[in-house]
Amino acid sequence: MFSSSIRFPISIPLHFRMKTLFISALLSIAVAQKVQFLRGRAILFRSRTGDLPGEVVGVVDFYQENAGVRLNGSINGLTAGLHGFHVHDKGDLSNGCLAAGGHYNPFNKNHGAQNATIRHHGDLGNIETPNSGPTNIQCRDSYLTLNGPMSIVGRALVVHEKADDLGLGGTEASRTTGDAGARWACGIIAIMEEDPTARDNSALSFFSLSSSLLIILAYFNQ
Ligand SMILES: [Cu+2]
Ligand SMILES: [Zn+2]
Repeated sequence: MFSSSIRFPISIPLHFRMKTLFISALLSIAVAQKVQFLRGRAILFRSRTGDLPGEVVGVVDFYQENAGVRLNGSINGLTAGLHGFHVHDKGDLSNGCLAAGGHYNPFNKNHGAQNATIRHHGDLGNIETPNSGPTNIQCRDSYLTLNGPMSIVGRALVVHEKADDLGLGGTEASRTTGDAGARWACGIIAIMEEDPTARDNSALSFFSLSSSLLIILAYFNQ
């Protein structure tokens, strides 16, 4: 359709305008839901063969940093020495922590040390228990993140009975699990704190997106 009067040359049909409004509303919602997690926590429970885990044995906090995650925690009741320490695939603590599946391994790599070039995402090496007192956990890991598609939130943190041999044992068990033996304790990595400024920015982008859309619509509608 052509109009003889000089107006803006594009006429947008109503159904298209409605569609645009609908799509941008959906986009705004998607933007508004993009939160950033700053801190997670796993409460560790002592495993029980074939069952859900029992008493609380420790707590580990996960702090999101620019390049990775800082871990800080404490565990009671472990024997002195080294114990394998991993993020496992699933947040399921049943069946003696076995339901948590294998080490979190999104790129299908072999098992390795925390500082190795080939490792599972969830490979955190060993924690060391002193001859007396609790096991203190203080470390950083550049692979771990609380955010995005590779987030460890909702997965399981597992402590093993034996030492992780860091994939150097030369056996199949070593290449897949570090041969760290039974799962001594496990806990689900949960959300503790999100970034309030990320939320504010989302609200801001929602308003700017909506208002610019309204201005465009008003312009085409005149
Ligand atoms: Cu493990
Ligand atoms: Zn592993």
